[in-house]
Amino acid sequence: MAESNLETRRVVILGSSASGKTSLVNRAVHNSFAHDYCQTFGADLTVKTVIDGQKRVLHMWTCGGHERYRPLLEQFCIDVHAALICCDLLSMLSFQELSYWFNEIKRLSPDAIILLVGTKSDETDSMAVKVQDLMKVAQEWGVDFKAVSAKTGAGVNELFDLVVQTVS
Ligand SMILES: Nc1nc2c(ncn2[C@@H]2O[C@H](COP(=O)(O)OP(=O)(O)OP(=O)(O)O)[C@@H](O)[C@H]2O)c(=O)[nH]1
Ligand SMILES: [Mg+2]
Repeated sequence: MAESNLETRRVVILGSSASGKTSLVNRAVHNSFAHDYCQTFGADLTVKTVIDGQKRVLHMWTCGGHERYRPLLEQFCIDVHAALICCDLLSMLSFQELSYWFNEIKRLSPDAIILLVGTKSDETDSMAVKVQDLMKVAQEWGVDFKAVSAKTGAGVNELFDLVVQTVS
């Protein structure tokens, strides 16, 4: 079947700079992890074909979190089916910026399904953000929350299973 005939779902991955968005997608799609930080310039598209009864294609847009790329959100956050908003569990700034990402996705794709993701869950000794505080934010937003580690892979398959279920 040609890819153009498959059902396509657009998912955007948002969050502060270095919060682990690219690493999360790389773990989910390539089952790989890199320690070195390589900033996303603009946004990257990763295509994942999913077969669970029905075959569909996820277009995952991972947006660079640096402030200089924020004007690009106007393009990448329009008409998305789902948004993963990532919070780096090691960064209070990442936590403080959550409402920015939430407000942007609500403004640009009001019907998108949102999931809140706590990243780098393997770094249990260096946590700056409490999982309970993220759960509280998720409750306030009325969305699901998942903690993941791209380094170990913990929670990553479960998260993307939920994404596929959610956008189906
Ligand atoms: N320990 C640990 N480090 C992680 C994890 N995920 C990402 N990192 C590290 O965090 C840094 C930033 O990761 P990226 O995935 O590039 O972050 P990003 O959100 O894509 O960053 P931008 O493209 O600038 O927005 C890298 O050095 C990664 O190796 C994780 O689950 N555990
Ligand atoms: Mg990136």
